[in-house]
Amino acid sequence: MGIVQTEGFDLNTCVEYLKEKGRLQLVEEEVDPRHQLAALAVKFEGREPVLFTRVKNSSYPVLAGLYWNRDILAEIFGIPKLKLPHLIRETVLKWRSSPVEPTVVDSGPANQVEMRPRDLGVLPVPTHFPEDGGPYFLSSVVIARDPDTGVRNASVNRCMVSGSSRLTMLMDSGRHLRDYYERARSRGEALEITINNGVDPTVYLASVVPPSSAPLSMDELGIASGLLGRPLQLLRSKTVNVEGVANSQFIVEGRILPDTMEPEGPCAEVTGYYAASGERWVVEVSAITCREDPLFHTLLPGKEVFNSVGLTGEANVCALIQSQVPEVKNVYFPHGGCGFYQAVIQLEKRTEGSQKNAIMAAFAAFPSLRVVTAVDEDVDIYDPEDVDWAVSTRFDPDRDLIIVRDARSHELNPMSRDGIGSKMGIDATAPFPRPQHFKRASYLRQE
Ligand SMILES: Cc1cc2nc3c(=O)[nH]c(=O)nc-3n(C[C@H](O)[C@H](O)[C@H](O)COP(=O)(O)O)c2cc1C
Ligand SMILES: [Mn+2]
Repeated sequence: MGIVQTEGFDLNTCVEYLKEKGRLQLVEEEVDPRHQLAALAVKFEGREPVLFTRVKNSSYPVLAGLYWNRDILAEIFGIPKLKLPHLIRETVLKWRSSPVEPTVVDSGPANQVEMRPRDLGVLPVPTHFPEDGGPYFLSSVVIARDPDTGVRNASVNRCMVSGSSRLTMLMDSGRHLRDYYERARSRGEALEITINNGVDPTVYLASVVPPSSAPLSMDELGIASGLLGRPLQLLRSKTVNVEGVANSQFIVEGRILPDTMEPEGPCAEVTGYYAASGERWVVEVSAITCREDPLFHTLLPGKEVFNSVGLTGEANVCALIQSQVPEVKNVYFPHGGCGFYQAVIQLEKRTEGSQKNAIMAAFAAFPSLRVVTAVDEDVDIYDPEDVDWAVSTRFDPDRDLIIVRDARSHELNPMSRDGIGSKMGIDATAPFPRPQHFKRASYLRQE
């Protein structure tokens, strides 16, 4: 039984649960949020989340690493790790046919305190990398309303602190938030938003469900209601006509200005490279509210983001491939592929050759993929050494390598040429039917 569906579930519930289970790293000496905090946090990447209790020049603790370990996330949700992406996909499908709308209330944990004067400088917003352009909100959920229909949108957008009540943010094209902004701007209007820091994992994951699965006409926050098993609670804001998430730690209210651009970046991204500085969108802050005892939530742009992208994408890709090749059982986007450049496909082969069709179907289903490896059901798709073992003993470079030249790929990848790139499929499955010398030796199972 997980804790997600318990009464009052929030980020604090997660922290308490992890503490109880001995799965939270506490750092109690003072750390500098500028460079030092991230440098210490990364030592635990992939293991337990880290709570920094004393942060220089701030009275608030900082939590990092909530999303970098899938075993811990699976425990929080109370299901096996392999089921996690499927849970998200199934919840999204259910939401699309029968959404549970969030409810709106006037007061809740995240507006207990209004900060006066409003000053982003009192928040322990970390600057992770030496070349980053400033302190960044990296895990916060931005909520806005469609300027025409009023439908709410939720997304995670990086926001760089550029003044005591000013931020610059990135809004990629093709995303709903950008579309809202462009329509508001065409009328000379600002787009009102709330920036919600320290939401619970259901809200975070709902916000990163890609636009391909969450249509413009629907409020993604309903996906969080689906995961919670009850309507998510939102809070009426003080200065903008769009809600915040009631169980957040901090809510920053503000407006994305219609015709102002200011420098944002550089910022180290999910690919492990710096995005260059550029003229980007500006948020003018109108209010900051928080809990009585808030903690600031951040993430590192590594395994935490690889998991976020993987968890909301793997099950979709799996279902698309399964519709062509039913022998496919599971799909994992390994961290060596930044969570979206590589996939490991697991099959229970019933016909020879189907694994190669599955590889081609994967490239068609998800154009960001550059390397797809097919393995059998006796290989642990989460263990890169085990996948390497399959490549070393079941893959013939002459017969089992598929190269596709110049297909659609991902713009952020430095190897992409204007969105075009080549792809490699690796068939690391044993022949079917399985000859005796391909039978894997395994130890006797011990409980
Ligand atoms: C940690 C993290 C940071 C992100 N930062 C940005 C960003 O700065 N700008 C952006 O456009 N998308 C960013 N994304 C991706 C969007 O949050 C994601 O595509 C979302 O589904 C977009 O939702 P929308 O189409 O409803 O706006 C980020 C995702 C994650 C997980
Ligand atoms: Mn959306």
